[in-house]
Amino acid sequence: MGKASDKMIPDCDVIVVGSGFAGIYALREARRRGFHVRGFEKAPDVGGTWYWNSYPGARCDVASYYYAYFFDREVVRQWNWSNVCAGQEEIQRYLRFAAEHCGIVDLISFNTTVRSATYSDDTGLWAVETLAKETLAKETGANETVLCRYLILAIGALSEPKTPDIEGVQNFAGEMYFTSYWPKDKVVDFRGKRVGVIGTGSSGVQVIPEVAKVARDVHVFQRTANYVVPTLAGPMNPAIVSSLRENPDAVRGKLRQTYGGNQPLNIGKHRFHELDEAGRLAALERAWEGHYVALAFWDAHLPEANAAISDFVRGKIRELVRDPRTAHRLVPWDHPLGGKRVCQSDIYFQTFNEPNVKLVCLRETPIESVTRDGITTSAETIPLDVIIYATGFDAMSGPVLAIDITGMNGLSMKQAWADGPMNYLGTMVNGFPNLFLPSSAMSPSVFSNMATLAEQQIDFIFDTVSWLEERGSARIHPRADSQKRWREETLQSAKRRPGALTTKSWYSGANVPGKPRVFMVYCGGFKRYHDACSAEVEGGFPSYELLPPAVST
Ligand code: NA7
Repeated sequence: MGKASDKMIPDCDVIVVGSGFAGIYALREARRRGFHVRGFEKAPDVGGTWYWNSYPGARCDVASYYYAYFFDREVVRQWNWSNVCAGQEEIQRYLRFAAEHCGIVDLISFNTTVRSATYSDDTGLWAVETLAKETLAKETGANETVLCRYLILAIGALSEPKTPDIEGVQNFAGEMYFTSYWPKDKVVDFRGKRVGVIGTGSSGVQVIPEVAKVARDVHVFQRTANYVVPTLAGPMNPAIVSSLRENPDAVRGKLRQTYGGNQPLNIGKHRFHELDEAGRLAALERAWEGHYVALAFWDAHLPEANAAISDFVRGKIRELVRDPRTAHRLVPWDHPLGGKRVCQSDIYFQTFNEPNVKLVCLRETPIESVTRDGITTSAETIPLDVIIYATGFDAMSGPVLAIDITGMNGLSMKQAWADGPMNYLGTMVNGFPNLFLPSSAMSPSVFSNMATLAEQQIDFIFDTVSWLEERGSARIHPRADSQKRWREETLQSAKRRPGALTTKSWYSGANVPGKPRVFMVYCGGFKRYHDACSAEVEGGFPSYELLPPAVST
């Protein structure tokens, strides 16, 4: 039990941890609905994932038209995006603007990490233990323990960097950077330097061309070749912008009726089987030029359509990269398009035509260790001045497990999730009453537009809270059988998505050694997910257990 578990009066109704898309909206909703709310954020500013991932080239791969809030007419009307795919700095500025517009910035204690959250069976309250930045280094202990009735961990799906599982990382004497934790207090200067980049996921694919423009040389350490397709980037279409501004509520409603919480700007008009060989090739070429190759066919999700698109992109890589040996190594052969996150760039493959860029294929020559002066592979020692780790995240369940969470009867989240995350509708866990986990595992999450998801999940959470309040401040958690059913449904939904269960990816925890393998993204689509959440609200939460008010309160 937490230190303050015997105190019976809460310090506030709601605590929101994190201030990205979900956290900002949660703070706004809590206050709008009349709750006394506090926020905690480990960064010095709002933005969440978009605050930390400020490496050169960081950019969103969802179109700005829809990667945005729609809950507030003025936020929609006053903000002008500069590009269809906004960069990191612009998105963080947008989130700051939205937070200021909603008047919630003063509710947040910045530079404050939440270390633990402990539920009291006696009082029904959560004790949230925080550590402010000044005390972080010394590990002197918590400087505040705050009691609340509802706890919302809006801490993101990709916010817990994966510790690089590489021998000797700390031995390197040169400069070392992580894309997930890029320095804010200096401009990193690569001019004239020998740079190594480890990792070729979305972050690596974005940072590598930027570094290659100025560095003396760049060694790209690639373990798995990835699909990289043309970006959506370009000027905003004023007609779309004004149509969104006309009726943001309608846009919000429509997005929730789609598969991905998003409106694709372009999609192939024909079904795969309607076309002959020549027709398919023409459709693929059109889609490549039009920057929507992953959706080249109306039914691009069919395995045979997906296989054709995958082959087509492989062919494009061979065309774009001049050296055939390098091209061959850059071709993804072990998974279909979509098995891992599809990366976007218009300059990534072309970068390998530059004389200062060299690909190191780790499947042929694995890294043996990082040394004081560089990286040693099984074939050579490469001297480096700088190493950039673009090695990814302990995704979805990682951020939750990084906080020491204890629920009913002293059960820890680590125990509850020993075999991988279990929850119902991606938001609540059996045995952890009134704890909400937006953006975590088992929601449409990273297969959907996270901005749409943030609004939908926070609305669902506050519909749950309001329902409880109407019944005299009881406590709620999903039944064990409900979350078992939901995990099974998530697994079944993944079976219908090409490559989902056959690819080693962070979607299933395969990127973190020792992490239980559970597919963590609900693939049934946003609409079905939203409908399932609405059915709970409308039906009086039939899949949950309502606990009586705690004895002491
Ligand atoms: P990702 O997509 O997880 O990419 C991480 C990359 O780092 C990937 O290429 C990994 O290879 C590689 N990696 C990880 N560990 C190692 C070791 N030990 N040795 C060599 N290479 C390694 O993370 P990102 O940050 O790029 O993108 C995450 C999401 O953020 C992205 O999807 C967007 O939604 C935003 P692997 O594929 O595991 O063989």
